[in-house]
Amino acid sequence: LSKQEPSRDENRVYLKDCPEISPYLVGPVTVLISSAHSVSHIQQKNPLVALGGRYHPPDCEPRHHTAVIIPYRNRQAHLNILLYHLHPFLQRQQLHYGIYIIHQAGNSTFNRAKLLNVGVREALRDDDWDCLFLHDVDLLPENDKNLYMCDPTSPKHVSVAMDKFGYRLPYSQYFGGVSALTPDQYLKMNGFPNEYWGWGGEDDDISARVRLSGMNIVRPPISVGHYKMIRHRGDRGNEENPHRFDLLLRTRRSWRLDGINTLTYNLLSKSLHPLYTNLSVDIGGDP
Ligand code: UDH
Ligand code: NGS
Repeated sequence: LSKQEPSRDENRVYLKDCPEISPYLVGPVTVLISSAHSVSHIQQKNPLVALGGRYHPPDCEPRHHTAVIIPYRNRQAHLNILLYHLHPFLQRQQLHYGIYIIHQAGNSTFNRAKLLNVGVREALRDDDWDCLFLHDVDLLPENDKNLYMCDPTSPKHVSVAMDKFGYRLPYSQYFGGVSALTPDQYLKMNGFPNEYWGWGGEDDDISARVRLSGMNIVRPPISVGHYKMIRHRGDRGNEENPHRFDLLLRTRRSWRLDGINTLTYNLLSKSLHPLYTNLSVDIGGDP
């Protein structure tokens, strides 16, 4: 016992490390999109998920500590479908994980990247996560060999094969949907831009930041990076951002000046729901 790393949580009894490869993985799974999942039904199916949407494997010491961060406003039906699929998926990977919903309060134009910055800061304030998964609410992973762990050397783009793009990357620099960074990788690129209000371009800015800060993008194989997207229309309050092309032309100059180092917001509430932690935040509005 004494030669092993001590358990991260002093209150837990000593457990053996989880195996390198979880024995619970099944590979491809059929994802049926049904809106019939109530919170209590999902809770019943996931009895080991603790308040706030937190989970520790019960029988071994996890090797990975992943915060799943979801930018969010007014997508309750999508959220329930995602939680229904994601909780069992993450448990099969034997992760220590937590799910954070970053809810943009108010009616200002939606700002996905700024919400992700808030989520990273608040998640790291909450626990000692070693991997940050940035996850759209409408994307359902279809293969549990797509591991929700970080690559120690490079930012990882994870949703590489979405059904809506014919299970291919839409273009080689695409970084939208689901991605994963260690806290160090996130800091090295100064986080994400705060100035993209409305739909589009913020993921391309993040992709450019990875390269401008001297890193590369890694990806899982197309065959395991399959995602089903819950079909929907554009949201009110998230109209196409007309400034996105101008902003993208300036990323080379702006990435050091706008990001985690300039992030400001007001945390309005933090509440622990049975299946996730909800952070409601005022991030201001489109100037
Ligand atoms: N999101 C919300 N609420 C909103 C808007 C966005 O929760 O009102 C979140 C949600 O996690 C979503 C993510 O931000 O998955 C990305 O937004 P999106 O799903 O609208 O983006 P996507 O590119 O779909 O997946 C766009 C469909 C409309 C395209 C219109 C532009 N041509
Ligand atoms: C690009 C957008 C990205 C977007 C991607 C896929 O054109 O933000 O399309 O869009 N970049 C710009 O607008 C500059 S999708 O087919 O999902 O609607 O993620």
